[in-house]
Amino acid sequence: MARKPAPSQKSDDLALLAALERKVLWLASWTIHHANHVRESADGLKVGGHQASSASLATIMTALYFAALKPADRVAVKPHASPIFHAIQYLLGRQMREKLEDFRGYKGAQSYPSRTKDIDDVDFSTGSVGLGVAQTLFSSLVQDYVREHGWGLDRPEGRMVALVGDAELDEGNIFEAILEGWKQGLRNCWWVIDYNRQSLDAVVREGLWARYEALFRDFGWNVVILKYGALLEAAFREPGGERLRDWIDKCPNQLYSALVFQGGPAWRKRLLDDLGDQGELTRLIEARSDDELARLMTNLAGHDLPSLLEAFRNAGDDRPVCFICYTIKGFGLPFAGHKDNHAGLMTPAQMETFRAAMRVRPGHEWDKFEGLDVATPELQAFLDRVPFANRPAEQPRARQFAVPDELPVTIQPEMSTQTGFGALLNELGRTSSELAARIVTTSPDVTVSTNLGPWVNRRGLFAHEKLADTFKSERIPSTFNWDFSPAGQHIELGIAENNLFILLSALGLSHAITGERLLPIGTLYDPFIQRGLDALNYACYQDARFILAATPSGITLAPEGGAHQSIATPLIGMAQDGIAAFEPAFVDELAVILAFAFGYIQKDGAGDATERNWLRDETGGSVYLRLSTRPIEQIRRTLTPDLRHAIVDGAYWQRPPGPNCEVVIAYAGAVAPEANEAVWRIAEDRRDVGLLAVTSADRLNAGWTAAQRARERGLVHARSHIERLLAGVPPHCGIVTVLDGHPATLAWLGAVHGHRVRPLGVEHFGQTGTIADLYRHYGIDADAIAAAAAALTPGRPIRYLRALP
Ligand SMILES: Cc1ncc(C[n+]2csc(CCOP(=O)(O)OP(=O)(O)O)c2C)c(N)n1
Ligand SMILES: [Mg+2]
Repeated sequence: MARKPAPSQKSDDLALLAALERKVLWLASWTIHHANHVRESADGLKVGGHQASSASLATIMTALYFAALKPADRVAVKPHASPIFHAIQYLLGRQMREKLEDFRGYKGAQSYPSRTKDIDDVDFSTGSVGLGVAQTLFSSLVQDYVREHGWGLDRPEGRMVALVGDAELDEGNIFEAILEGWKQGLRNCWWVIDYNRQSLDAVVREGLWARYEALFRDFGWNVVILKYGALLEAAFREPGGERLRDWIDKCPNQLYSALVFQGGPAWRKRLLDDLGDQGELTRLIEARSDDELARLMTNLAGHDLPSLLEAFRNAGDDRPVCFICYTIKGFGLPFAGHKDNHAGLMTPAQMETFRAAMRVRPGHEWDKFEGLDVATPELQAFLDRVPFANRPAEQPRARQFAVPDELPVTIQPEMSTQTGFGALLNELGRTSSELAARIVTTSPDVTVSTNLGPWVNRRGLFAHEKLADTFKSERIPSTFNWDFSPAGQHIELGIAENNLFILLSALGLSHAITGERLLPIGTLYDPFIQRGLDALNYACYQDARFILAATPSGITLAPEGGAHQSIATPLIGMAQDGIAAFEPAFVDELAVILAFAFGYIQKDGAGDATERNWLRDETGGSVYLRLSTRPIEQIRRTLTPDLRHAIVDGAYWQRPPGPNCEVVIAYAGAVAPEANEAVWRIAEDRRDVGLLAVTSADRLNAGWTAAQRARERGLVHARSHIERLLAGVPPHCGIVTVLDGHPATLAWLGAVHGHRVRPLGVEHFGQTGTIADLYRHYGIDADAIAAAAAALTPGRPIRYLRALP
């Protein structure tokens, strides 16, 4: 590898970059120190921060942000390098001193870069290791998708770059992504591995780089290994130098780390013990002072600006590249190389030594150009022309697409919500609206079994190259037309739910990353939400916008098998921030909810609550539809505007309670027939029974909580949808709640106005059988509902109650 700077990197630029590297390391280290030792800690908790993990990436990030990156590039920064990122942004004038002073504090710069909470233009949030890395891969696919559809061609293509911790590569989701990237023809993606050979707990296994190299090459990536810096390369060329290279190549990670930590004298002793020959190698070692020897032996390419700049410059065409950069965790800091340094913080005394070395005067810690050898105007002029900083601080708002009030669908007398979902998309697929053009669907190998087939038949699958369905050309009858082309609107994934959620995250941030809005819909089996839950949480955390259709769900999938039953997902839907969960029973409800969802995922308004439901509908979010394969008899009705609102707000009276109501049945989803039947059974022996259809326990609950909070803050007239619905229900009335999911989902309804509640639902799973078998087994059939009603409300025995098992 040539070590001379290429002509395009002027040597005076190198001096400026070296000065910036110093400054970045200082500012990041000081930011963490300030939070721990200078700022008053109110609660005595250690504020923390990762000085060692940050220092590891100081040189690489200097080379990237101040030289290699272009305005269109987007970056996911390893979580613990957050202070380095904020320091760079500060130098570029995009981060405020107050935010750095409040690092990890209330509304201060975030511990891990955050798209939504940081002010300094974070491209991808990180924190849960592995997810940000994969997000860059999927964002690159999304960029291709957008451009292949002819959108955003006036903007340059960007590279999606991930700064990856070496231990981060233990996360399996990364490998799932690599495989998918290979299938989809990944381009324009750089992963820069911070190969410091340390994780949180320890020093990593020997020789991992070789596994990575083989793996990435196997999947078509270009692999660039950056091992030794210019000083070491020069030493290797001295007499005896080859033996030094051989020694260091074979040096175990643990020993290398220990020597890095111990410094010059330890290096000298060890090298002389192992290599001393009273000849050329001894001379090579003895020609250097302790400091020089330590500097030489720690001169890895990941801390060598010229090597990095050259590697980034020569990275070639659009092939994905994995850079394996040898680094030292804590480089330049007193605990460099120590295996316990992950959460290590410099002591005040160590900081004073570091300050002196950095020539920073007390009181001038935040000065951008303090203690540097380069003249301030020169440095500022350089910062002003940094290519990456030439991107606008705020992206223009991506277009929003109009949603019709009603989505057409033909409702059969009996239908499941899953069939309805397929039918609704099929109808959308017929239209030439902009809305339909912006929809992109995706599924991890359950496209057909979640009923996306008819839509895919119409709109085709996405791929860089055209690929016709051979079954079709061979005239073999098949229900599905599996044609791939750059115009296709379905991205078919392998069976990896993490990939589904990370792709949805990337598609759902397209408006922010590529400037072009997409309307993503992902489908999967409901229980497998839990397989990808952290990736779903990550997508929501970064405010990605998508619709998730999860089907089949619950025990209602009956013969499909006990292993596929979901219980917890309604609670996940309620508790997951950033996603509104719905569980409709009828297809006309689903049509209303889907129309709402297309609007909701595009919203980005202010945070004020809508008075009708006390939900922040104008700020928008993602949508989760919990659907079912159970065909149920549909209600013939015309939906009034009020009913449509109520469906979206979360509930309506399917049978309003009379004035003397003794019991209310509140149900959600596929158990509608059982709830309805129970009402008729009870009606002979209890007065004015009400039937409440709950379409979204999540939104009902959120509105109730918000309205209470609003009242506590003085808005005395605030009333949530559920408070209004239950207002007329007499106090002595009992409420039986029922759903095919955890009973806690609706149990809170009693707290709204103090009614007694008997919540029915599913707490155990795994049994197979017919729907009737299972509803009876788990106690959510009409008998169980009627028995609960009888027990809850005093009165005559209910005649049509059969004995429970
Ligand atoms: C999913 C997840 N699990 C665990 C953690 C806690 N954690 C944070 S960093 C880290 C180790 C990181 O090691 P590496 O990626 O090599 O980065 P380095 O600190 O060496 O730079 C761990 C286990 C996390 N952030 N996310
Ligand atoms: Mg590491």
